Amino acid sequence: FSTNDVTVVFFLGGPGSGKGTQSANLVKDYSFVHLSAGDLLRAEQVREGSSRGKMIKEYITEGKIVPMEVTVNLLSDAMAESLATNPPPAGTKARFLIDGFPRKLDQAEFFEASVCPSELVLFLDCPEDVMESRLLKRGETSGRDDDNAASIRKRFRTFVETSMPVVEAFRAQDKVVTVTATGSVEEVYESVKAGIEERAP
Ligand code: UP5
Ligand code: MG
Repeated sequence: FSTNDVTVVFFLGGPGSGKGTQSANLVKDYSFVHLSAGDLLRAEQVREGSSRGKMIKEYITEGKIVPMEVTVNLLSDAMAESLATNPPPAGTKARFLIDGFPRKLDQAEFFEASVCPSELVLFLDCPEDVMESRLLKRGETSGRDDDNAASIRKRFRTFVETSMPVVEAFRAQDKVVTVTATGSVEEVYESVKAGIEERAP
């Protein structure tokens, strides 16, 4: 597909900040196609089973970032598939909400150069103690390999050391809308909507 056919909004924020939850809200009210990099990786892990699946599982459990070729391929394949099965009305662009990606500077540069530049970055700002209690609660039932205290600590460290610099780089380009993510789901969504309306209606 061509860059002219699509627009991309990146949805970033720490582990448990509410990206998935708020993406579901946005999809209901706006014409976004939601793609979660983490969900695509977990699906790939199951599908692949073998050594590649095991590799992905290890990265996720350790809170490390999977080599970007894997993730960028999954994302661009998902975008192409969405455009083929659900093309946007003539004269309009498909709008992708990409959740949990890019989490490392080289991924951001590679994706924007090889797939599509982003229009806007939504950033959910949430303190670690709030994110931790959400994730531990979800871990009681989620079955996710990384919803345990040890993995959560590692995910937080990766986020601070590796992923926040991506947010800062986009901030320097004046692309970031920051939303405080500590309120209720409804309160956070009001702020998310306000950010979208202001910058990418
Ligand atoms: N919840 C949400 N909002 C709430 C609110 N306002 N008040 C109270 N509770 C709230 O929410 C988490 C939990 O909190 C849920 O139970 C929810 O009900 C509740 P969710 O919406 O799921 O938050 P989200 O930010 O999506 O959290 P998630 O755990 O998915 O974030 P991560 O960024 O850690 O996970 P992701 O799936 O994106 O990535 C997982 C791993 O995949 C990474 O650690 C990494 O190893 C790998 N990965 C890559 O290698 N490369 C990539 O590009 C992407 C991922
Ligand atoms: Mg998520």
